[in-house]
Amino acid sequence: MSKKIFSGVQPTGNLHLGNYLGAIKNFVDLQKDKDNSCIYCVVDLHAITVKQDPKILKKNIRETTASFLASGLNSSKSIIFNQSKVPSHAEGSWLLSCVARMGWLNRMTQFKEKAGHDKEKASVGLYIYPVLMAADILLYDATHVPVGEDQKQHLELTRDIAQKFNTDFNCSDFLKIPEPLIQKDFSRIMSLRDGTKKMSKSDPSDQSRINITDTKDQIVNKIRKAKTDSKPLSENVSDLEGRPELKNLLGIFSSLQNQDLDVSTKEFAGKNFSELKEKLAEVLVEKIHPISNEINKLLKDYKYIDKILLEGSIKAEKISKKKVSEIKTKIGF
Ligand code: AQP
Repeated sequence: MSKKIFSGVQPTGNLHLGNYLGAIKNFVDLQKDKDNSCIYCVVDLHAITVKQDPKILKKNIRETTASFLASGLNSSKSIIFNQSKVPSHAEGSWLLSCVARMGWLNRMTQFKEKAGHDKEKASVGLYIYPVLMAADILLYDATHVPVGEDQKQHLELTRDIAQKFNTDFNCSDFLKIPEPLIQKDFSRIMSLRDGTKKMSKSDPSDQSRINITDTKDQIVNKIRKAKTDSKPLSENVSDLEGRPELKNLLGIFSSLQNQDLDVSTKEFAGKNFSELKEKLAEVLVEKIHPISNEINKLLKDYKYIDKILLEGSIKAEKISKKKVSEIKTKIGF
């Protein structure tokens, strides 16, 4: 069955291994299937839900685009653009925010995590971010959305909004109900310093993540220093429970090697962490370093990157403008 794919990444800093394995690697695999039509967005409107330095934001938009291209996305196969160039996203978001319910948004765990203890000081944008995400997806009639496990709840909200709109305006199947595409075993890459916390751009410790742009030495050092426990490596996947750091390192290894977690577990059964770390660092350097080289090459020609984004935004605007216009007709404008 042909799929309409939509997904996005925020230009909020260096992309890390979690973004790559949880999302971008999957984007590239989906692009390989000729039956799929894929749209990948640098979601810069989402980025400004927390304070951004204008100059750094501009640089990050180009860097995220370069990371897409360096990882294997191709603008002749997929639409690649940045959200702020396509006004339909903001317009669609407003229309859908009048359908979404406060109670639904109040349940979003990411808002609670990101707003922290002082919710009063969080931006209104951070609170309604999931509605903008729903507009991003629904304006393109996306059938499938590749995301990491952390975005599952937002995707459920997107489905609820679409269903409510279709019911309220008596137009069943008008907004398409999208399916999440979440990888089975490696959908949540964890911090290298704490296997119970998600690897994330906003973690103050750079040691907690492998950035796509890290040098070979940085990769090797970070893996060498990654937190472990004191037992020998497990014999079976079931023994990984309660050993989050081991599970994470084996998960990263398996994802990079495209092999099941139980195959990797067997490969290192009974060995020491140092052997796993050495092999993992080797594989990471082999897979990630070429991407970082390519990013650096692409960033030397920012006009090329801007051209890709402009061309992508023209294509995206054409599709999403039509859907916004249809939504407005349904509403009664
Ligand atoms: N640790 C992760 N494991 C697996 N997937 C992940 N993703 C993010 N972190 C992990 C997936 O990457 C895609 C793009 O994420 P994003 O940049 O739009 O937003 P995010 O989830 O907020 O990313 P970060 O790095 O965690 O940023 P901060 O620190 O600002 O919160 C999404 O599909 C996401 O699931």
